[in-house]
Amino acid sequence: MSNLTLYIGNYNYSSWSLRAWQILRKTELPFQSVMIDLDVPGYKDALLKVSDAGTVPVLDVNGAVIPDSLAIAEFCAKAVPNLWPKDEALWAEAKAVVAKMHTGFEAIRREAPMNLRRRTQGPMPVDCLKEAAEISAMWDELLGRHDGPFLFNDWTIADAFYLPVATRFESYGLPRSTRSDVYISELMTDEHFLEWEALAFAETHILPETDAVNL
Ligand SMILES: N[C@@H](CCC(=O)N[C@@H](CS)C(=O)NCC(=O)O)C(=O)O
Repeated sequence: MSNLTLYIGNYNYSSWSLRAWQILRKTELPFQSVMIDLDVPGYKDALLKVSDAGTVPVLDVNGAVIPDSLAIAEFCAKAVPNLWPKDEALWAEAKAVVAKMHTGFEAIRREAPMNLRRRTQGPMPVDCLKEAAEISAMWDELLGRHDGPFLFNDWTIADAFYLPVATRFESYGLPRSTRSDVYISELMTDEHFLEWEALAFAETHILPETDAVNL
């Protein structure tokens, strides 16, 4: 059996860590987590000691270093079945949807950073609202075409990639359709998410700049 160590950032703020952690929990493989506090003096050196990427998440598999959430997802999908859709067309579609999140939606990532403890209804920047509308329309289209409750029927890696987006809709009161609202609730009542969220609520590490967004 592989010896797995997942390096993560803070529960409240590290969206890429949440994705990798949730997917790894879905595999049911045993692993240990090591947290590196982000944005404290010396944190970059601590990240660079773990991998050249200088970011989290990083998965160490028997000494092999995987420094990216999507690569970690692919490792998990090789290790256990059913993390991607079985149907070839849906598999490719899910990959495209994940790629879109992994490389895009920069406004929402920049202007509505993941902050699980946060709830605000203040006005958000126009480009952030535009992306939120685009994401809600994309979810609607996928949920309408498939049987739900997830984007590709059963839970897949695609849902893990949109989980921290769902939390941003909640944190910043971003407008969404009724169907997207149901999907957000589905993602945010996932047992593994609830476990992570409880850890975020108990965490004392604070990023003042992130907490000041839309005050
Ligand atoms: N493409 C990377 C992005 C990882 C990333 O940006 N992680 C953030 C935390 S959520 C980080 O490590 N930030 C620290 C920094 O950039 O200094 C992935 O998918 O894993």
